[in-house]
Amino acid sequence: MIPLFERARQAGDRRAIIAPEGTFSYRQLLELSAGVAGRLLDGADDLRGGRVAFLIPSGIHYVATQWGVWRAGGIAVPLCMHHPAPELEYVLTDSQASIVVAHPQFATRLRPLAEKLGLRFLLTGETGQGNLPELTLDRRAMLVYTSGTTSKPKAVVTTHANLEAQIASLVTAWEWTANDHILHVLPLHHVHGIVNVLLCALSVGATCEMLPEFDAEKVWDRLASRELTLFMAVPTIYTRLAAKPRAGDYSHIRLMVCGSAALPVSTLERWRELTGHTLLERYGMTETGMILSNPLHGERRPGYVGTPLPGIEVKLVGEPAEIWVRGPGVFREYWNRPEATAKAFCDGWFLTGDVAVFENGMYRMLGRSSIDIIKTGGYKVSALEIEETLREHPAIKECAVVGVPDSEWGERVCVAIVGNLQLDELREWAKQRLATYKVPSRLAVMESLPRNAMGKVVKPELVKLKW
Ligand code: MLC
Ligand code: AMP
Repeated sequence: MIPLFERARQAGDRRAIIAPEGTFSYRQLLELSAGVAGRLLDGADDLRGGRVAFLIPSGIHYVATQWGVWRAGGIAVPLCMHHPAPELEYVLTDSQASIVVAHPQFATRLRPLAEKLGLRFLLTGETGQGNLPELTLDRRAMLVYTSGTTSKPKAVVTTHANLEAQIASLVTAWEWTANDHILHVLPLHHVHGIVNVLLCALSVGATCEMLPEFDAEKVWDRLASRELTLFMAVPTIYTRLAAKPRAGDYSHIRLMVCGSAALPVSTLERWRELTGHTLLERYGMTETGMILSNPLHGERRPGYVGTPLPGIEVKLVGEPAEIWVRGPGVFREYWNRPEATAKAFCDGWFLTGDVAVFENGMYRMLGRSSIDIIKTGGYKVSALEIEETLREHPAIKECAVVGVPDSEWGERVCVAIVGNLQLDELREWAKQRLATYKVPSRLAVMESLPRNAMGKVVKPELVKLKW
């Protein structure tokens, strides 16, 4: 049994999950996930790394399915609730999934895709029985899709050993214990929600309380309850919460963490005024898990992301200096993309594409080396992917997508076009094809796009427009 499940067995009757469906102990979670694994196996002895994609809202079925896939020997491919059919189809095809599990609320969206692609289709709640395979840590565990400078997202493959290392590092640094109780409000198709919140909690016998989606009022209610000890979110969520402040005593919470995008110093200060908490800012990436963190004890320096987490090696290379990372949590490969994998590493170091400086004992992020990678609401999106989709619109002759600094979203996805189109028409059309957070929310219609002598669009000029 891999350590995660062995530790869950030891946690027994402790509360593992509080979800819209009820409260579930570790024992129940193990029973439910064994039932899912039995159904997935359907008489086979081992899925042997077969990909199982699932679209399930935050709650017990998500966790039981994730664990069920692993216990059946499969690779978990979490799908995104905000993805329209074409994006879901891309992930199902690219991952070469053989089974799709849907919560009934998503059945009408997924069943036709499963039929079209000839995939086995299951609903959450279906269970089976049978012996489960013996797992080893070197097996591939998960595919998480992430945007890159190439146009379409690629899947980051992490093994069980990678996940164990990522979890162990955070458990040590942030002193997770079985007495912790965390509120989960993040999407479950990215590492922040999957690893930092869900799996860290479940690997120490703590309680993970899952809200179906982010809702500022509900989060304030729960933060005020004296049960919570931990909270983690992206900067946009703290900004949203701070926009609807709720006076109260939050001293029972031992740690509040912020990451996935740069935390503005003004947000950190505002949060401290509102709650008395100095947010712990950390930096990470899907490919590596968490990399740098301010300290749990000691000075948390506003505007800085701290020092390497346990087990992580970091170096700065070149000018401007790029962060390179090495350690047991670093992913194995991009799924089916040996060339992209090879390009992402140099002498065993993973090249993050993030630029930073080291000052007075701590790292400070300076941004990305590519203007085509945008961080909006904590999601990484590729300008090139959005452009490629928008170019299919008959009224768009040319387009260029940029991320423009924004107080709510960190960066806002904006598009300049040559063509004849209104923003609302563009958004409605794009929402059928792209996840909501990739759909541009500002439009500039231009006679021509600014280009340099080589004919390349000068994106920094577009960023400077009045959006
Ligand atoms: C949504 N909307 C946006 C938007 N996202 N508009 C502009 N920019 C964006 N990024 C719009 C929608 O189109 C819609 O508008 C309206 O907002 C509501 O949409 P929603 O889908 O309900 O969004 P909301 O719930 O408000 O989302 C905000 C959020 C979400 C902050 C809760 O973005 C979120 O959960 N972010 C977390 C992402 C995350 O976990 N990242 C971690 C990646 S891992 P309309 O007009 O259509 O109604 C990683 C590694 C690491 O980065 O270090 O952690
Ligand atoms: P993702 O590819 O979705 O995992 O996003 C990872 C990227 O998020 C990193 O490469 C950084 O660019 C960015 N990121 C994560 N945490 C921070 C942070 N604290 N400050 C600035 N950028 C961050």
